[in-house]
Order: sequence, then structure tokens, then C-alpha cells
Amino acid sequence: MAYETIIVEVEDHVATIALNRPDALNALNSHLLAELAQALTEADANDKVRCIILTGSAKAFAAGADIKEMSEKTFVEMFLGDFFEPAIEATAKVRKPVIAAVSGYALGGGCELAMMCDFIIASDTAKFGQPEINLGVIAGIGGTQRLTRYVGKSKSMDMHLTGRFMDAEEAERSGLVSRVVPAKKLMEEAQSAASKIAEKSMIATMAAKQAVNRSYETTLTEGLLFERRLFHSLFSTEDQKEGMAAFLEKRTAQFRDR
Ligand code: CO8
Repeated sequence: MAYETIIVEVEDHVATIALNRPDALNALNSHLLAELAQALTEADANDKVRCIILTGSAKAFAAGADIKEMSEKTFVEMFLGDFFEPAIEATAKVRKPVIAAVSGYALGGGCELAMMCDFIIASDTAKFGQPEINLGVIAGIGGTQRLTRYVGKSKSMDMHLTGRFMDAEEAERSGLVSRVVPAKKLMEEAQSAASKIAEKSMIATMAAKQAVNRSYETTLTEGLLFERRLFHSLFSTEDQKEGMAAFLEKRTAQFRDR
């Protein structure tokens, strides 16, 4: 399907979705969010896709929700319109792994969108922030909750209350991103991570994603039980037999998602 505000490419089992509103530093307007929701849903349903990369441009992953679109809205319009909801729902529903490849600005809704992905690979030019406070509002799609879980209360408060930006080095040091790479290598690194993921058993991959995500939602005891049950259940798959046999036979496993 042809999109106007995003670019979607599927190659070697990896779908790359690039936000593409260069004139507005990829600000998230309702059109882009609707297209993003559709592209994520399609990629998740596409049998050829085994991992998804969400990215922006060299200058901006996304500089936040579109301030021009929001500025004149009333409470009722925001409440009833809830224009972020389809993208939030679509992102949350994706069962395949989603990597955020972030270069340049990831601010406000852009930072929040990156945090909704499964992990973030950042270029050394990345800048993260929740500057909504400068606009007289606060984060609205998870920033106060997710950033706090990623980096802890003190740094999260600092970011939300002062509106300052965090550079890539600080983001890695504080656990917001999994790795930082030179800007020129960002997509190569993200694709290499995605290709590695694409080689695994999709069943184990989805189980791992579910189990890690469960740690956000439950107690340690319940989370450990959930993990153990998933672990046990994977012994009903052919991929577990193949993976362990391949190790013992010193060869590469050929997973078939069975
Ligand atoms: N919205 C709309 N347009 C934007 C945005 C944005 N968030 N960010 C940048 N742009 C536009 C600029 O207006 C400018 O357009 P034009 O050339 O037509 O004037 C163009 O992009 C380039 O921007 P700048 O000239 O400002 O570029 P600089 O390099 O000087 O500065 C910055 C880059 C620092 C990123 C600066 O653009 C900036 O501060 N942007 C705003 C960042 C921000 O405040 N983000 C938070 C937005 S609010 C939000 O995300 C809330 C999310 C929750 C919503 C929940 C809804 C239910």
C-alpha cells in the first residue's frame, strides 16, 4: 500500500518503517499515526516479516506530536479524537519484535514512541527528551510511566520537569537505549540485529518478548511463574528439539516455527 508520511520496505524478513515528514522533523500528526498503525498491523500479519525496524531520518526520529495540529484543540476534541490511540494500540498488539533505530531528535511523543518499541538502538547524534512541560502540558502517551521504568524516578523527573534533552551517551548509561553506534552505522546495526532475530524460532522469540513485557505488569513471583510456564511449553515445539540437537551436533539450527 502507498503511504504519504511513512516509507515501508520489506527485505530479508525485516520490515523497515521510516517516518517521513522531513519538513516537520517527523512530527506525529494524525495522518502519520494512522498510517503507522496500519503499517505495523500489516507487518505483524505478513508471514515474510520476522522483525520490524521503526526509524526516522538522520535529523529526527520524531520531534514529538504535531504541535501545529494540536495547538488549537479543546479538551473535548482531544478527549474524543484521541488521535494517538490507533498507533498506541497497534504498537502494543505487535507480537513480532520491534526495534527503534533512533538518530537525532526523539522528543515528546517521539521519545514515547521509541520507548513503546522492544528496544532502542541509538546513533551517537540521538537526543531524547520529554519537553512537553515547555508547552504547558505533560507527556501523554506513556512518557511519565515508561521513562520512569527505563531510567528511574530521579532522572525521569529531571527530564519531565526541566524539559532538558538527554544525549545518546547518557541514554545508554541510564538504560534507555541498548546500544549506541556511529550515526552512519545506525541502519546497518539495526538491520544486523533484526536479521539475527529473524533467524531464531519465531515461537521462542514471541515467548521471550511476552515474558519480558510481563515483567512490567506483574509481581516477581507471578512473572517468574509466567516465564517458567512459557519455558516448559517450548518443549512441545520442534524448534526446541532442532535448536538443542543443532547445538549438540555443532551445526546451525534450522528453525521452522513449529
Ligand atoms: N510539531 C510540529 N512541527 C514541528 C515539531 C513538532 N513537534 N517539531 C519541529 N517542527 C517543525 C518546526 O515548526 C519547523 O517547521 P517550519 O520550518 O515550517 O517552521 C521544522 O519542524 C524544523 O524545526 P526547527 O526549525 O524548530 O528546527 P531546529 O533544528 O531549530 O530545532 C527542535 C529542532 C529542537 C527539535 C525543535 O523543532 C523543537 O523544539 N521541536 C518541538 C519539540 C517538542 O516540544 N516536542 C513535544 C511535542 S508535544 C508531544 O509530543 C506530546 C505527546 C503526547 C500527545 C498525546 C495525544 C493524545
